[in-house]
Amino acid sequence: MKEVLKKVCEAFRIKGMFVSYEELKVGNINKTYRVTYRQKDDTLKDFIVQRINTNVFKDPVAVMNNIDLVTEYMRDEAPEKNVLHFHHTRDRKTYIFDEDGGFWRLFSYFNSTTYNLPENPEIVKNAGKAFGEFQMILGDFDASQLTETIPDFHNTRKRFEKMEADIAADPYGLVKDVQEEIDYILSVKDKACTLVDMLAKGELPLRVTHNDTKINNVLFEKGGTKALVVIDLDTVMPGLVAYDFGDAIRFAANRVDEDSKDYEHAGVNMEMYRAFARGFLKRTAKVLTENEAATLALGCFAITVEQTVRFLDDYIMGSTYFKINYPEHNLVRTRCQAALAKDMEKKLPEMEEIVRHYMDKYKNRV
Ligand code: GN1
Ligand code: MG
Repeated sequence: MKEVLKKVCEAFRIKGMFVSYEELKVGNINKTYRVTYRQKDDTLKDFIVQRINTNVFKDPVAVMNNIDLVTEYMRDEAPEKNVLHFHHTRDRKTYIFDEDGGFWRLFSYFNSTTYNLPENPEIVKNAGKAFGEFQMILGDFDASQLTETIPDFHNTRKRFEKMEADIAADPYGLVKDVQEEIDYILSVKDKACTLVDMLAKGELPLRVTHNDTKINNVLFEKGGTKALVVIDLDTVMPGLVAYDFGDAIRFAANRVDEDSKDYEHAGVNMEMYRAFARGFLKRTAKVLTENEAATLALGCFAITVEQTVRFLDDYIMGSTYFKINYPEHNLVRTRCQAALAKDMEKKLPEMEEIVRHYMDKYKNRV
C-alpha cells in the first residue's frame, strides 16, 4: 500500500519524505488514508488520500467536476469560511487514475475532531448551523451546472421500487429471513414517499443540497465544539432540504450508533434533535418555504426509512454496495434503522412542534 500511496502523493506534487500512513475507518464507500510527509523544514504535514469507489460513483470525473465547481463558488461567496482544498496534478487535475484503473484524489488534512454520537448538544447545534450555512452559501448556485452523479440518489420511491424488484428476484434466498423487516418497510411506504411525491407535484423546491449530512462530515476544532468545515462533497446535487435535515438527525440524534445491534435502544434523542433543529433553523428559517418547514420533521422519518430500504436491499443483493465487516452487517443496520424509524413515527408531532418553534423564533429576525 505504501508504494501506491507514495505514487499518488508524487502525482499530486507532494514534496518531502514519506513518513507513514494509516487507513481511516470512516465512511461506507470510499477508502481513506492519512499520509504523513516530512517537509524540507523538518516539520510533519498530513494529507488525506482517497480512493473513490467507482462501483458506486460510476463517473468519478464528474464527481470531481461537481466538487471543483462547488468549492470554487463557496470560496468566492464566503471567503472567510474554510473549504476543502483538493490538490492538483501537474496537468491541473484534481484526480489521477492509477495503473489498475483506481481513481485517487488528495486534500490537505485539517487538524480536527469528528464526532459520531455526540453527547454535547452544543456540538450538535453547531453541526446544524454548519449544514444550514452550507445550504445558504449555495443558495444561488446554478444547479444545472452539476452532474447528477448518482441518479435518483434520494428518490425514496425509486429506492422502494428497486428493493421490491430485488425481493422478487431474491438471488441469494435471503428474503425468507427478513420478512418482518420487509413487512414493516412496505407498511410505511407511502408515508415515507410523501416528500418525493410533493417534489414531483411542484410543492417542494429543489435546492443544491449536501445529501450526506452525517455529523462526522463536519470537522470540529480539535477537542472542541466549534465547527470548522463541512466535508464529503461527493454527493452535492440537487435535492430536498428536509432530507439534509433528516439525514443529520437520523445519524446524530439516534440514541445508538448506525452499526449497533442494540436495536431496542435505537430512537430519537430529543435533546439532540432540538439542538440540531435550533442550529439549522437559525441559519435557514428565513428562506424556507411553508411546505419545507412543515415537512422537515417528516423528512427525518422519510430518509430513515429510505436508509432502511437501502441497507436491506444491499443485504438481499449480497452486500456489494456498503462496506461490511461481517455477513449480517447490513441486516443489523437495517434493523437499527427500522427501530429508529418506528420511534420517529411516534415522536413526529413533537418533532414538528420543535421545528415550528424555531421557525417562529428565527424567521423574522433581522
Ligand atoms: C454512505 O460512505 P459514507 O459513510 O459517506 C452513503 C450514504 C449513506 C451512508 C450510511 C454515496 O456514506 O448515502 O447514508 O453511507 N453514501 C453513498 O452510513 O451512497
Ligand atoms: Mg459520503
